[in-house]
Amino acid sequence: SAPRTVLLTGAAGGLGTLMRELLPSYGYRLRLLDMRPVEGEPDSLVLDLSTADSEALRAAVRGVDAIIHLAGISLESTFEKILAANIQGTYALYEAARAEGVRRVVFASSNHAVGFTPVPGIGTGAADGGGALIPVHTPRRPDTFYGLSKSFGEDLAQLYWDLHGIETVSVRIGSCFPEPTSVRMLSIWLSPADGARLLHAALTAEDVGHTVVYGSSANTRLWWDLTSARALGYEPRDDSEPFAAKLVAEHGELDPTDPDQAHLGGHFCTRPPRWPH
Ligand code: 15L
Repeated sequence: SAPRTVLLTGAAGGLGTLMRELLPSYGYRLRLLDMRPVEGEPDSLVLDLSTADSEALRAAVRGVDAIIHLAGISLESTFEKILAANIQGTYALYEAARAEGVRRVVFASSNHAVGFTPVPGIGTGAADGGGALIPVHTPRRPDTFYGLSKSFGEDLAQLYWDLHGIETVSVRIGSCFPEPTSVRMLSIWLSPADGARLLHAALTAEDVGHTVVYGSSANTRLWWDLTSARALGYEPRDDSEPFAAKLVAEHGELDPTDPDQAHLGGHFCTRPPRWPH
């Protein structure tokens, strides 16, 4: 049966805020969790996944039909901080899910798990696939400790499927913001409305085992293959192209000989933005 009560971790974050506005219209009842109180949501659970005791974590996941796991550091940081927030936090959440019999997780992976993959197109090297769309089974090439933690999360999801039968859809999210704000984002933009469509598909598709999908809208300038996402029933409706003319006029087309722009992860590969907290 379709999941109804869903735990949303990272509910106070950027993506969490967008999704907690959009997902209820699909009929979900959301239980919100974050390490910070969620504004305007006095019932939200305030819990740090990396330090909470196992009883508190079990109570947080108890009785939910599925978990959408967005919590964690979403930019580059020190290895120690990434280790705690993203690696230990994700492990602790899966352990609680296993102990409480939660059957489905949607994991917010990231394009930065494969960030050092050359952007498809002229000048990126035939050995790396030329102009073909990047498949989900491309070797992982994290561009940061942050991307490394997402790569770990995908492996953890695979392990918990193989060993414990917990299903996960790992979504390698591109850039989910109301509008694309760079030329790179034209290729990987996930409109918030398509983000909600994709999460809904990931929650309701049957027999996903551990499935890896890219998370973007149906962008004209797409770099990656959305086949596995569409196989879940995801039908993107948005395309970044209407934003292209203005962004290209301002910044120019991407230059694959510029190390800042040559890879999927963009400037994360060269000068990653740092987590401010
Ligand atoms: C990410 O993984 C970040 O969490 C997000 O803030 C964006 O920077 C995005 O990647 C991106 O690559 O644009």
